[in-house]
Amino acid sequence: MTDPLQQIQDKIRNNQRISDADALALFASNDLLTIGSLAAAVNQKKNADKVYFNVNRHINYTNICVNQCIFCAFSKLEKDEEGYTLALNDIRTKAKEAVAAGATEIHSVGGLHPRLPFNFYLDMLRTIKSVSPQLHIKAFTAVEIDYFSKISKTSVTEVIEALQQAGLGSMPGGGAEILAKEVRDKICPEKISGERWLEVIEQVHNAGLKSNATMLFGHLENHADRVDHMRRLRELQDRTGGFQSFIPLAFQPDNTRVPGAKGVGGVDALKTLAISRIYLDNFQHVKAYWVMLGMKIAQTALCFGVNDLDGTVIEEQIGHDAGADSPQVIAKDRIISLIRKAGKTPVERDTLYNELTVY
Ligand code: V47
Ligand code: SF4
Repeated sequence: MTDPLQQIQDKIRNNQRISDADALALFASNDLLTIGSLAAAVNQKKNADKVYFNVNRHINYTNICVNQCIFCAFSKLEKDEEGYTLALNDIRTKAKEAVAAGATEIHSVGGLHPRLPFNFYLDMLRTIKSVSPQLHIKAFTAVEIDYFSKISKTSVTEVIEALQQAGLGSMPGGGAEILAKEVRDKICPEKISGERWLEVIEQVHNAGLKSNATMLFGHLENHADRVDHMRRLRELQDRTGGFQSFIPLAFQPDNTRVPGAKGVGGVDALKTLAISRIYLDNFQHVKAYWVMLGMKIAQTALCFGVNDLDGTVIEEQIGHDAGADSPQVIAKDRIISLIRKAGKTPVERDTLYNELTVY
C-alpha cells in the first residue's frame, strides 16, 4: 500500500474525517482494490451486511423543458414531435399499475415546462395520493422547486408547504450535476447555480423533508470538481442532516451534446462510488443506481462500500434516452438474488429507509 493510502487508512480506523487532499489522493491512486476495501470497511461499520432496495415506479410527467443542458437527451422543446406531457388520467393509471405491482414509492421528476401552471403539479400529487394514500411520493428537484417559485410568484417556503400539503413525501437528489460554476457554465448554463441548489435543499430540509443528493460524473468535470461537489454536500449535511443517500450518476453520452463524451468505465465508476463512501462520513447510504451503471457494476459496487440498489424503477427515460443499456425494469426477485450473490442481506425498505422485509 502506498503512503497516502496508509495515512487515509489510519484516519478511517480512528473514525476521522478524510480531507479534500486525501480524496484527491484516492482519485489519483490506481490501487482500486485498496480503495474498495477501505470503503467496504466504512460501510460495514455503518450498515453491516444490509443492502437496501425498494419497489418503486418512475413517472416522468413531461419531457418538455425550457433548459437545454448539454448532457440531457431527455428534454425536448414544445414544438418537437417527441415532446409529451402526461394527462392526470395517465398519471392515475401509472400510479394504479404501481400499486398493483406492490410499489411503495412513486419517483417523479420532469422538465421545466414553459406553460404548465403550478396547480398542475399539486393536482398531480393529489391524483397519485387518491390512488393510494400509502404511496410515498418522492418528487421534484431543487431546480423544479426554484422554477415553481418563479411561475407561482410565491416563496420557496410557500411552494414547499403547498407541495407537502398536496402529498409530497420527500425529494430525489437530481439537478445537482456538478456544483462548481465553471463546469455548470459549460454543461447546464441556464440551470440554477450550485449555490442556489444548496440553498433550496437547505430550505427543503428545514421544512422537515428528506432528500437525496446526486453527482453527475464522467463528462467535463475533473477530480477536483468531484471533491468540491462532495465537500459542499458534506457541509450542508453537517447543518441539516436531511440527506438520506448519495447517488453518483454515471454520465450516459448518447444523443447528448457533450464534446468528446465517451461514458464512464467500470474502474472510474467503482472508484467514485468507493471514494464517496469514504469521504461522505455523515451520509448513511450510498446508492448504486443500476440504470446508469449497468447491473453488473451496480452489483460489484456492493463490495466497494455501496449499500443501496435503488428500486424496480419501471419505465426509466432519462438514462435510456441517453443510451443506457440497462433494462427498463428489474424484478424484485432479481434484485434480491443479485444482493445475495454478493454475500449481502437484501432488505426491502420504504423511501425513508424503514425496513419492510429482511430477506
Ligand atoms: O438531475 C440527465 C441526470 C438526473 C443524464 O434521488 C443523466 O433516489 C446520466 O436524479 N446521463 C435525474 N445522468 C435522475 C436522478 C435520480 C435517479 C435515481 C434515483 C434518484 C434518487 C435520483 O439524471 C438529473 C441528471 O443529473 N441525467 N441526463 C445522462 N445523459
Ligand atoms: Fe431540463 Fe433537467 Fe434535462 Fe436540464 S437535465 S434539460 S433541466 S430536463
